[in-house]
Amino acid sequence: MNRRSFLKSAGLGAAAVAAARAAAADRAAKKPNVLLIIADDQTWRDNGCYGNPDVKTPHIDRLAAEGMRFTHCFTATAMCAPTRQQLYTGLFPVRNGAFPNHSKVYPGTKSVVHHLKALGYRVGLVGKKHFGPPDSFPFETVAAKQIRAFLGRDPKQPFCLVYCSHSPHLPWKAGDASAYDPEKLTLPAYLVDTPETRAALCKYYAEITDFDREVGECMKHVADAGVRDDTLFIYTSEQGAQFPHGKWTCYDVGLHTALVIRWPASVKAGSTTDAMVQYVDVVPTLVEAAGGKAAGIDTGCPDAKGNRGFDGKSFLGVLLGQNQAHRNLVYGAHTTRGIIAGSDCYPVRSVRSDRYKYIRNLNHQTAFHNTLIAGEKTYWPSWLRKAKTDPAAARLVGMYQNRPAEEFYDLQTDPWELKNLADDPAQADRKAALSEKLDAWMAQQGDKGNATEMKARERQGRADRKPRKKKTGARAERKAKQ
Ligand SMILES: [Ca+2]
Repeated sequence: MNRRSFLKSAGLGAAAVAAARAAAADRAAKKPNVLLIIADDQTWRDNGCYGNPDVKTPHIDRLAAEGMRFTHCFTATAMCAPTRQQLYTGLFPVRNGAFPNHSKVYPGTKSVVHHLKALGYRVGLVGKKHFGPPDSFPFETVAAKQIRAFLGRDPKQPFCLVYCSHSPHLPWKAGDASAYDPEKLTLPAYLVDTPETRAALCKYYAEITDFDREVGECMKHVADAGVRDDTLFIYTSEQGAQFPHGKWTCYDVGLHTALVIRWPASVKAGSTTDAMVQYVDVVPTLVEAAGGKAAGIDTGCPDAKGNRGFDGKSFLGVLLGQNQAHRNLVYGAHTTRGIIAGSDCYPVRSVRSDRYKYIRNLNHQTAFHNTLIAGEKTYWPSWLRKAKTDPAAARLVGMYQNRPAEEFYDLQTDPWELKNLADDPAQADRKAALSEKLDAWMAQQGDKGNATEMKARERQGRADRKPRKKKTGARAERKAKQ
């Protein structure tokens, strides 16, 4: 390259950098609004735009057509309180303290409320909370009928509104189940096909369609407020539904989550990304979209090495079409102790690349149980009946309750994680490499495995009480929905 062409290319490079800086400055000056709508216990693929052939979700599908759909987003925990608190803090569950269900983060931990308020936002929340202590999540409480007023309150101030639905969490009472024909449903391979399972799916799908109506209402509020173009409208499915292999596991049905982001001013409509992202990456992304610097933020909760920054990192570059990839690995941690009808100690940890998944069951000798398989009123007894004569059903029932110390799956050939390759010599190197990464992550989190699991009741604030009597049936369902 001669001097002249070098100068020319350097000039072009400088111009590109200047343009990128100007765009960033423009974004910072014009802070986007945020409306984040969160389902409750919706399996990631159970909507039209993620490929479920049966469930009707016209509004979510329209949102995907108008925004970017993430094919590889994950929560680190398949239950309500830890999922929400990692989403709001940008910190993984063991580190922030909210690793069992119905638990709270360590005092002093900051959340999206602090980080966006510091950038000039008003930050409100509608619906389900499942977090604490209040100082860590000082959201303005907004009622459903106040949404439009909250959005339009001060046009000069950007807003962040988190809308937390109670659907489609059990007991699946909302929506019209008769709109679904149980005979015509297509069942995924991790479910045992019985009339009871099909009836449960009809009720669950009906509640998803009812949740989709809420998505449509939120989309209309944003349009009516005249802020559609400058609002990051985010829909996410939270964690997997209350079926085996879903909620309360580290399988993909539990941890994988739908994520669609519409931001007409900056995100290409109808786009899809395969970049791997986690819930802990969302707050850093919002901070950077608002013109802040995620790297400099003190989360109020150090990791085991004394680092006080986020566990997550911004994927704004993915949203803007500048990056195709984000994370190499995503992590999972499940705490069974303290859930309704749960085993006394059954910690599960996982690490996943874009293709392979390694799971460690740290106290696998004991049987795994939870409210799903304790109740008489669920479809579970129909699975047990079928398992007596049907080997495939017996295998699904058995693998849910009794698991080996290690599991390893090739998600490309086995997306439902039904064929464990942990003892396959051909996978030994890959398994060892992921195992090492999992050890490093646990060390950074201060995660001691079984010993951490035994602190679950302390984190739930009920260490000095006797373990509660196991609840099953309708009472447990009502309790779990709170
Ligand atoms: Ca949930």
